[in-house]
Amino acid sequence: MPDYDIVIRGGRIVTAAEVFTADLAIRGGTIAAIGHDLGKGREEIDATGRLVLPGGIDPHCHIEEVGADGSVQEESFVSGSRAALAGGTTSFICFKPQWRGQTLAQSAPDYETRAARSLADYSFHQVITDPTPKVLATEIPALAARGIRSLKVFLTYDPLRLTDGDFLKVLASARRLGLLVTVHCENFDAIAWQQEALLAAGLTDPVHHAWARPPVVEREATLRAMALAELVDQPLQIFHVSCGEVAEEIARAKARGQKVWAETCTHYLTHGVDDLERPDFEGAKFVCSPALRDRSEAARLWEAIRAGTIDIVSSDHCGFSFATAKKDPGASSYGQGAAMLRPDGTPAFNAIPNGAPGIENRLTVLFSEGVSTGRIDLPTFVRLTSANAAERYGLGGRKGTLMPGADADVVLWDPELERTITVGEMQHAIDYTPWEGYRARGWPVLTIRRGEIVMRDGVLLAQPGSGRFLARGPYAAIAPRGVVPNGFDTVGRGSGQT
Ligand code: DUC
Ligand code: ZN
Ligand code: ZN
Repeated sequence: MPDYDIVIRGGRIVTAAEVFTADLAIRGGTIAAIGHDLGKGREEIDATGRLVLPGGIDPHCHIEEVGADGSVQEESFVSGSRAALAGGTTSFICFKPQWRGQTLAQSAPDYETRAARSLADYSFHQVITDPTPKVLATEIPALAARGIRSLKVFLTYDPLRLTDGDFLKVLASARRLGLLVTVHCENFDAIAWQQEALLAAGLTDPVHHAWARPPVVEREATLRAMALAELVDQPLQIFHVSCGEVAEEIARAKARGQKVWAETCTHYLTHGVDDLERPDFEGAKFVCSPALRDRSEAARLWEAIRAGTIDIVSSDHCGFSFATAKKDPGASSYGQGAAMLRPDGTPAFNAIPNGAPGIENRLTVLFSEGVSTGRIDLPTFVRLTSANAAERYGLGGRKGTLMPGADADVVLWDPELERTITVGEMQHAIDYTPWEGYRARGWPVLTIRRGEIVMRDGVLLAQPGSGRFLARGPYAAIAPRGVVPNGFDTVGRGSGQT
């Protein structure tokens, strides 16, 4: 009778704090023991020469999103989660929509049912676009009680964006209930103003997407978001920091003691504005927001990562196939302004759906760029890809860690395996990858999700529906600081509920 379900022997165990050689044993879906000379496993895995990592957590991805018009993103929970597992990510957090004029309950009521088809574990950020008294007083508290403990607000895109007044209401509600607020920071009016002038001048190419939203529009909105969160004394997670000047402002806020955190995304470390200039409309593949920057910005993002200003790398996976959706100005609410077709039938830059796929390549690209080049060490890689997301989003102790009692989400990683990324070998449903032809060094060879081997040598073994919803309880990281201007606690006095 074996002692364990699985024993992984002789690998180098990597945690957020250390690297050491040991065996890891799994029983009943959790990690049972880490040590030497562990008893027998029903399945024995030789991990000599391999790294043993916690399964990745991608806390920012758009999967099977349903638009206000009922349209559904091509990347389904099945294809998106297969891509996640293939790339070594065992959990992700995606976005439950709210559409303006509708309650949370009315907006995509079947979204959680759709998500239940996932092969990976999952949770949700609730998007708030219309914080009515009913949403604030009853729906958000009900959400928190069901374990959805993070909200997402947009400061740009119509009809998603919030005014500053509505943003304050969301921040206040989150503080009252102990939720984290995540935010997309770009200034809507500044972008609209730039767009109008560019379009009037006949500048309609994909690269003009970046001209319409230069770093200053991201910096302004980031500063504003942080200032409003400071006023409310509400912890804040800044999404997808794209450049050094934004990271500098976040570093300043952190130095003042504010509870503000930041992520960047894989594509900002490997791609640049020049990708938007690729011929034959191929630049559209790289239209995402914030926009890709000058290539020199990647070095500044690495500095911010090393300084701890940025401590999560997510994918912002948001796939739109090149042959179809990228050429369809009506395909998504992630565009801005009236749809206009150019003489060749392709949309002007402002109507190209924003986003690129990345959930499958996130770990291998970050490992290649970070660890294989010596920019970061292995524990930092684990912090960026799983451990910090677990702490930040209320999954600590359960996910993002290798220790007895934690979920057995484990990835066997070959640090020397070199492979060329190509879309034909990928699991995602999108018809391209931004990393086509990229020579990666470091690749996942086996993924275990809650004790089940779900990917071996690129072959997916899990069934749709085997992923679980991750309900998240209250957690310490997002407690407010207790610092408000003049000591006058506006939220504590009941303001901001309507
Ligand atoms: N940025 C993207 O590129 N796509 C989805 C939404 C976003 O903020
Ligand atoms: Zn965003
Ligand atoms: Zn996003």
